[in-house]
Amino acid sequence: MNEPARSEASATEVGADPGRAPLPVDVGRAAVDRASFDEQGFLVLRDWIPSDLRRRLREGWEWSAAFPRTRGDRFVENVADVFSELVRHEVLLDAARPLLGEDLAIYFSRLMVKDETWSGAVPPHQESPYFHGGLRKLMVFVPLAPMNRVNGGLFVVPGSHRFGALGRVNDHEIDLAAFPGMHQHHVDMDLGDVLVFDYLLWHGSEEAIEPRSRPLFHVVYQPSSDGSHYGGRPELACGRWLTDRFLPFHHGVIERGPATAMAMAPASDAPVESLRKRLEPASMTRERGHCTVVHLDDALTSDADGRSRLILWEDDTPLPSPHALHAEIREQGMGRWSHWQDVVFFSATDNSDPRHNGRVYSITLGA
Ligand SMILES: O=C(O)CCC(=O)C(=O)O
Repeated sequence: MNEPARSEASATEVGADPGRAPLPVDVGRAAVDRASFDEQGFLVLRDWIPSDLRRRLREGWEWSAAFPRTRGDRFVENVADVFSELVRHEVLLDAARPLLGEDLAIYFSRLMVKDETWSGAVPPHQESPYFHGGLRKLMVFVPLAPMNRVNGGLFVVPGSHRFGALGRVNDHEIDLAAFPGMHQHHVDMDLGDVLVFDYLLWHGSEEAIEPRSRPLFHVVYQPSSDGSHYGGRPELACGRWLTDRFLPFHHGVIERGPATAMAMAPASDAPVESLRKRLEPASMTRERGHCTVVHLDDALTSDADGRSRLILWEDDTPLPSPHALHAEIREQGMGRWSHWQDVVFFSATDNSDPRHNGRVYSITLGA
C-alpha cells in the first residue's frame, strides 16, 4: 500500500487464526501449487532462494540500510543493485510464471522496512485500491531477515481474495469483525523464503513487540498484456510485451481527471505483439440463458467507462452485435455481446455453448 503514515494502533485481534492449522500453502522448493493458491490466495515458498543469492541479498540490504532515513518513513530509497537483478531473476519468475503466465511485466518493486524509525501496525487491507491497471497482479514479498510477531511480522487472511476488489471504501482498511469466519494467518518467514499472494488478498502486519529490523522486498508482477505501470517506464520481466498501450500511475491524476494513455516505447527491444488473444474454453463460464462470460487480463476501455474497441471473433467472423444489453445477450443471444469492465459477455451465433461447440473465439483491438 502506498501511504506510510497509517494508524499505529495494534492490529485487531478479532478473528485471530483459531487453530493455526497448517494450510496447504506452506510448501518447499518442489512446486508452485496453483490449486492451493487459487483457493487460499497465497503460497509460502520455503527455502526458495539459493544460498549464494541469499548472501547477496543480505549484503544488499546492509548496503541500503546504511543510508539515513527520515523518521516514520518505511520505504527505503537507496536500493542496492542486487534487487534490480532479483526482479528479473529466474528464482522469482519460477514462482510467478505458473500463476500468471509466461509474459510478465513488473508493475513496481520497492524496498521497505520496519525498525526503530517505524514499527507500527498495518491494518488488514487489499492492495488494489491504492494502484491502477488490471487486477491480475501478483504480490511477491521477499523477507531479508527473519520476520515474525516480535518484529512486526505479517499476516494474510486466507481466501479473502475471493471477495473480489472492495474498492475505495473505509480508508481501505478492512474490519475483520464484519466478516465472520475470516481470520488472520500469521506468516513467519526467514531470508530465503518467498511469499506470493493474490493482489486482492487481505493482508497486514501488527505493531512490533520489539522494533527489530524487518526488511522486506516487494515486487508486483502482472501479465504483460496490462500496460499499467507505477514507475517511470514500463518494465518487462520475461517473455514479450503483449500490449503497446501504457499508462503510468501519477499520484492523484487518475482520480482527479480522465487518464491519459501514453503510447510509449516499451523498455525492452522485443517487438510489440498486436493484441490477438484466443479465449480458451477453460476460461469461459456459463452465466445465464445464452450468455457466457470470460474475464480479461487487459486494462482496456470497456463499455462501462467509454466505448470498447474490442472485436470478438467466432472462427473468422466478428460477432455481429457488440455493445449489446446484457439482458438481450442472455435472452436472445445470437451473437450479441458486450465488453463490460474486464469481462466479455457473449453468445454464440446459433446460441450453442461456446465451451463445447468446436469454434474458436478470439479478441482483437479495433480502431
Ligand atoms: O510492511 C508491512 O508490514 C505490510 C506491507 C503491506 O501490507 C503492503 O505493502 O501492502
